[in-house]
Amino acid sequence: MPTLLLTGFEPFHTHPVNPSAEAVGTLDGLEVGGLRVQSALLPVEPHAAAHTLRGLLATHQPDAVLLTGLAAGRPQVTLERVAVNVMDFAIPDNAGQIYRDAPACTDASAPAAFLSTLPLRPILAAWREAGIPGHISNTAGLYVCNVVMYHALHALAASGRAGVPCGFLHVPANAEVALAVPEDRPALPYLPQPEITRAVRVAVEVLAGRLN
Ligand code: PCA
Repeated sequence: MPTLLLTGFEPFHTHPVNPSAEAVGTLDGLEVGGLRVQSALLPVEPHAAAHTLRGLLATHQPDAVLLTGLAAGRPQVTLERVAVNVMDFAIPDNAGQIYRDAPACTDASAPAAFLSTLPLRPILAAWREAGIPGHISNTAGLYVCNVVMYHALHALAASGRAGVPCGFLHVPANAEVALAVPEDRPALPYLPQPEITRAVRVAVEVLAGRLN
């Protein structure tokens, strides 16, 4: 049976939980439309995350890769179109590091950017059909999610697996994340966790339909 590598992130910054971790934890081990879901959590630290990801790609040799993370402040689920070879952090990572104007990947052959190879429009259409508003985002930011998307696409291309659909899905805050915002800070839009998990599952169903 084909395998999907589905990643989420650990909590970071001031957020008490990461809704991406909760979504991928719920879907771990499930068979969705003939696709086996293999979930994993990534650390919010660029080098450790890239290292963990390369290990997961080598171990599982997945037929599709769906990377997920939290974009606190976005009101809807979003599919990232592009990952760029830049790190420029506005907040520290979980190791306390801030990278400024640094490359995400220092390989001499590393291109400036990679485009998502996920079926973006079919996933948007499936979300709409399922009653889930979502859209394409043209920037994954310059923090750890962008780094992970860049390294996944780079690793697949470098190992002759550029045909493996791979990309990034950002989810909004859930209630727990929104409730943790102090009263003197701007409020965060949020989606209930089951709806976030459902959006990830619908994206997995679209990938399953393509691979079976
Ligand atoms: N979101 C961050 C990193 C981890 C996460 O869940 C980002 O958007 O880069």
